[in-house]
Amino acid sequence: MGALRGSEQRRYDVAIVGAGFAGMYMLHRARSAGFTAVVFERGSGVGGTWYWNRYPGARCDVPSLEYSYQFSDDLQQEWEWSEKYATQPEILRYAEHVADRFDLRRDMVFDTEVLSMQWRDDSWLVSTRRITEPAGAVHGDDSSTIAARFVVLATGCLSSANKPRFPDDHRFAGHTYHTGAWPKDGVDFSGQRVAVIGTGSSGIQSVPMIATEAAHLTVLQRTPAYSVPARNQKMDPQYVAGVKANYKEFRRKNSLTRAALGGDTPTGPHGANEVGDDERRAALEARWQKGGLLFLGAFNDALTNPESNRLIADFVRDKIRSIVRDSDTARKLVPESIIGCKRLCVDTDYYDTFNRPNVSLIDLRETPIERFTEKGIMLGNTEHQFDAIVFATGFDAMTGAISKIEITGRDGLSLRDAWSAGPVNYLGLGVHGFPNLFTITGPGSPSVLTNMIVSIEHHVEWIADCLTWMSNNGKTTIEVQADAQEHWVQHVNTVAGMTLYTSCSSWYLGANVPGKPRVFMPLPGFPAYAQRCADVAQNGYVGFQT
Ligand code: NA7
Repeated sequence: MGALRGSEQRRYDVAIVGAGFAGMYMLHRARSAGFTAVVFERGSGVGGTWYWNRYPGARCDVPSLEYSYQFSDDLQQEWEWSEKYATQPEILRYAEHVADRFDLRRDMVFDTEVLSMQWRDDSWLVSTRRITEPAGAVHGDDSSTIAARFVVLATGCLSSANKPRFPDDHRFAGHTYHTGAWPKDGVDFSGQRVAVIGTGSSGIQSVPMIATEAAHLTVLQRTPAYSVPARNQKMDPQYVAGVKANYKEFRRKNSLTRAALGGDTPTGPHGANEVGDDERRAALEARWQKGGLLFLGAFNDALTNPESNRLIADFVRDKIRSIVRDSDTARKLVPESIIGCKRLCVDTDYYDTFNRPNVSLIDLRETPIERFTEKGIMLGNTEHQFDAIVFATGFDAMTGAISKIEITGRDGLSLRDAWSAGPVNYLGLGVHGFPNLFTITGPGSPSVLTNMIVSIEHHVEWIADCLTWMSNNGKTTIEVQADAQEHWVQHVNTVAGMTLYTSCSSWYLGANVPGKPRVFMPLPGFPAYAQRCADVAQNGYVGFQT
């Protein structure tokens, strides 16, 4: 579909913002249910996070057989993943395949960003403008407005890059990159002096790859992260055949776990401090050897009991010291914080990379970034010269992409104002004052604490069912009730407060973005949440005014 121009204001049943995994499936479900729908996407293609995050080493930390759609058995039977953890290019190919297979592109408008949305009478007026990658240059006056009865924000949780400013950063004459907006043609670091700022998942995945190319790599670390080995491997055809023979049951077991993943490797039955040292070490060693995020599931109290958490963290700290040969570098890499409080990282050779002669680590807490210079960065009193600087500094998570859109609801209420003290909503699906507006995997839902694809499919199906129910029952508007929202916000706070998640400065809390209100955004526990959503629907969408 081409750009929608000037005065031809079109009307749709559903406007969807974003053509990542959420937007793609929302379009498919909306169309299948008989609604007219359009998707606006600022990129030139589908894939969302996997469209933008093309940095070296970018790979999913959820196994491929789980990080894929389950809504179509034909699709999940046909598609062949090549590795246990798929790379970004492979996941992007999968997204493109899905777009082709379900003929999605004909209702998608690419290179187009949504600027504003206004609720008028009984529908949303959605204003967009055409942009050109990579600079986001505006295409003349190529803007347009459409009307839609419903809007679904499928804007992604990690789609608004956080690129911190540093004194004199404009003076640096070399190249700078952000992992979340990587050039499509890739970057050749051969022979270059490269700095990577940030040691979250993106830094931890890219550092080993950049190190093999660059003349010298300097890693600038503000807070050390915990990382466990991925133990990635080529896909075992026998294992794949076993899963595909009973894919439905595999998916069902996954959906019953807290994070909606890893049903074949259930959480251990004990707390880490309920067992002896040898038993604990053996359980953790087994999970370390297996690799992946389920390491934290060795014991059932990793994120609720500080003493158990310390015992698990000690195991990882010892591992880091055993891998990294230089004791001062190892000291800097060993985290002191609660393990799992920030999202656990999953790596291939991250710690071992610091044994290479062309890699050095700077602890920014000991040697801060004073300012950028034309040739590099002043770290403490010393200028370090670089040809390229990579910002692996993360995202304005969960609310960043939504906040960029000027959203005006009923009675002129702005969403920015409604969320000025942090995001508030009901079920993570709708906001009081904003009728016929849904968010997919927004704050207040399990979202980033789960296998995202499971949470996406769950939300899309709930929203599509709701639209069908409204249509069948002659309803035209649906809006969250104020008291339901108030109780939900309290509920999310109560559940988060029962965990150790609130004990560190994570992006779950908005703490990585200066000035962002500190509110724990996702809701731990997928199964209970999914049940609650089902109950709400079965009881005539209780908590919503229709
Ligand atoms: P993350 O996990 O938010 O990591 C960002 C990193 O950048 C982290 O180490 C930050 O240190 C660091 N950072 C951020 N701002 C600065 C400044 N101003 N100075 C120095 N260092 C800074 O983002 P990722 O892209 O790695 O991963 C995001 C998610 O994608 C990940 O959790 C997976 O779900 C996939 P800090 O820890 O804040 O001190």
